[in-house]
Amino acid sequence: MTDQLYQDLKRAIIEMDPAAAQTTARKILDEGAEPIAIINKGIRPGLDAMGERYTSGEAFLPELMLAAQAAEAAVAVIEPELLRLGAQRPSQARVLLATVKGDIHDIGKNIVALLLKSAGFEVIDVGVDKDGAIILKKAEEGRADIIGLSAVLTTTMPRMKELIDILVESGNRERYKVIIGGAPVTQAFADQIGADGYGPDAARAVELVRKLMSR
Ligand code: B1M
Repeated sequence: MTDQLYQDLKRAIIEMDPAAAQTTARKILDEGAEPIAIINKGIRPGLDAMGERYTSGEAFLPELMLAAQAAEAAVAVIEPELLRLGAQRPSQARVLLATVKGDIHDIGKNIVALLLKSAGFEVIDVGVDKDGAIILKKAEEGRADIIGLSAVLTTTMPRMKELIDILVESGNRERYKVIIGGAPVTQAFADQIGADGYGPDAARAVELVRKLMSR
C-alpha cells in the first residue's frame, strides 16, 4: 500500500500538483512511515525525474519551479512532526547552513536543516546565494560550531573552497568545522578542498554533525 503511495507522491511532483503532493504525503505519514522515507522514496525521486526531463528537453524552467513547489508542499507536511521531535531534545550545537553564492537551490538544504533541528541541533539558516564573507560574518554573529554548505550546481562547487580559503586567511580555520553536500558534491571533492566532512544525504549529514561534535 505505502509503496503505491510513494509512487503517487513522485507522480504528484512530476505532475506539478502541490495539493496532491500534500495529500499523499499526509496519507503516507498517517500510515506510520518515517518522515525521512517520504523524502527518500517520494520527494527526491520526483525531483530527480523532473531533472531528467529537464536534461532531455521534455521539461523547462517553469516546470522545474512548479515541481519544486509541489515538493515543498510535501516537505511542509512532515515539518511539524520533525520539529516536534527536536523540541524534546536539548540543543547540542549550532550549525550554520547556507547555499553558496550563485546557487539558489534550497530544497536539499532546507531538508538538512529540518533533520538537524529534529535531532536537537540549533540551525542558523542564512539562505541561498551567499558568499564566503557573509557566511563567516553570520557564523561569528551566531556563534556557530559548524558551517554547512550546500551546492547543487557543478559551477558553484568552487565557492565551497573559497569559504575554506577565507577561514584559513582570517585565522578561523580551527574555529569552525566545515561540512558540505548537494547532489554533485562527493567525498573526493570534500577531501580535495579540505572540508571536515561530506553528507551524501540529509540523514548522513546529521550523523556527520554528531560525529564531529563528539570529538
Ligand atoms: Co535546477 N538544476 N536549475 N532548479 N534543479 C538541477 C540541479 C540540474 C541537475 C537539473 C538538470 O539539468 N538535470 C541542473 C544542474 C546541472 C549542473 O550543475 N551540472 C540545474 C540547472 C541547470 C538549473 C538552472 C541553471 C536552470 C536555468 O536557469 N537554465 C537554474 C539555476 C539557478 C541558480 O541556482 N542560480 C536552476 C533553477 C532551479 C529552480 C529554481 C527551478 C528549482 C530550485 C528550487 C529550489 O531549490 N527552491 C530547480 C530544481 C528543483 C532542480 C532539480 C530538479 C531538483 C533539485 C532538488 O531540490 N533536489 C535538479 C535536478 C536534480 O537534482 N535531479 C536541478 C532534491 C533535493 C532533496 O536534493 O538538493 O541533492 P539535493 O539535497 C539532498 C542531498 O544532496 C543532501 O541532502 C539533501 C536531502 O537528502 N544535501 C546535503 C544537500 N545539501 C547538503 C548539505 C550538507 C549535507 C547534505 O551539508 C551541509
